[in-house]
Amino acid sequence: MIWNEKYECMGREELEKLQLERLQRVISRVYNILPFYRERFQEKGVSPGDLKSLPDLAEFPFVSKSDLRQGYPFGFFAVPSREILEVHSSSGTTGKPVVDGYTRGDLEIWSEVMARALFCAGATKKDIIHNAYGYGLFTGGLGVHYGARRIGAKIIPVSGGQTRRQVMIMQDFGSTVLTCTPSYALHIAEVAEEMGVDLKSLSLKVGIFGAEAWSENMRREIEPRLGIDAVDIYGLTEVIGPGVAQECLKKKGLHIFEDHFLPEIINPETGEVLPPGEEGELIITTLTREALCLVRYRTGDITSITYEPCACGRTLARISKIKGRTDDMLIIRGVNLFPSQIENVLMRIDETEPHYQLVLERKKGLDELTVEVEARPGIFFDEVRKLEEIEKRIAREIEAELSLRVGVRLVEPRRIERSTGKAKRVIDKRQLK
Ligand code: DLL
Repeated sequence: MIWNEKYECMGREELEKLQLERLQRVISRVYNILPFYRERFQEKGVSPGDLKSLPDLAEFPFVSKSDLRQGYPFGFFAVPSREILEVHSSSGTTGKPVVDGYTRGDLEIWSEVMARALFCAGATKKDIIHNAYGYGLFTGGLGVHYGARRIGAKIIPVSGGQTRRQVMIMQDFGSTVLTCTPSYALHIAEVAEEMGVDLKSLSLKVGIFGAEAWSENMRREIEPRLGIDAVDIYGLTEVIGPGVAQECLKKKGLHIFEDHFLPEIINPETGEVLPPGEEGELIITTLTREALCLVRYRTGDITSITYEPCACGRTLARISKIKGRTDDMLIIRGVNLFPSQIENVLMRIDETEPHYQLVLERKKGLDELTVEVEARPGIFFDEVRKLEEIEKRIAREIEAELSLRVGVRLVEPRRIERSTGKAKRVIDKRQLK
């Protein structure tokens, strides 16, 4: 099911021609309207006339989240305030949030890319979309809402929370598509089990999960438990919200809607553009946005890109599942790793539940990581020796895969806090002096 064949299945040459035209327009626009970009371009000795081909973009400067914060809240908008019809912002756990503003045209683009995303995941107008992403300043709720409206599906704007009620609604309203974070999907599943409701016997067929990193083995955990196909959706507030990239049912990476969002992958340390297949930081340039125009925005997200055609028929490039954010990367005794890599190992262990957190502490000047993971009910009350054996085995598996020695603590079921949105995976107790 392809929502917009013209753009999603375009030949590479034709697509690149379109991207270049749009890119030249964006570069001139930001240069003429926003002093920030003009100054940055001048510092780097480039001007709009230098952009003659797509690879020329590599000469242009990057924009970062902290740059955007300096313009907080509306300083980066390239249109007069009266043209902004809606604003959203990120949760902003550290410092000021970043704010996105949407013109009528931007809302049109958002509906379009979200319609594509839903179709890409197999949802159609026949579906009943149970939207448990939070409604509000967070883009998840309204993003899915606009896409559902565009494809003509029935939308249940349930938002996050009140999990028992979510299960009841799924049962009574016959939800066929579930949209929420992957961690919340698991929590819904566990509450359903407690209520004696078998989600597998309901009408659910697909889950569209994103807004946080989740591993391939997490998918293997979720799918049989809910009796669905679980696919990944990616996006970020600054760029538009959800709907930047979406996995199809082939589950071989996320199609990036390249006619609107131009991707590059760079080495986060040197800024050099990397070839397809190599892992690095995703950079996005918005090609059609009106209010917030980003040129070479550093998403901080680690992935790789492929231009190989997909069996689904789309010619759009695909990014691999996001491994994590550069800011969430842990550096422990010289080893770099992302929480999702530990998750991938944990999900293979039969005796544990898929709920975990990583506790970072500093002991005698050295950083130590303890993985706290819930034991399956029943196991936790086994003899201590047996629990210790399981802990040791998990530590060995993590060391074999990630070359890092960690502590492992099995905790009782339900000990780790559940989230209705993005899960908190890392508890940093280091007192940095
Ligand atoms: O999380 C938008 C969104 C809503 C995406 C609903 C998907 C579904 P922010 O709150 O601004 O926006 O957070 C953006 O979340 O830079 C990534 O680090 C992370 N993220 C988003 N989607 C994924 C994903 C929304 N599928 C930040 N996998 C991004 C991994 C993701 N990380």
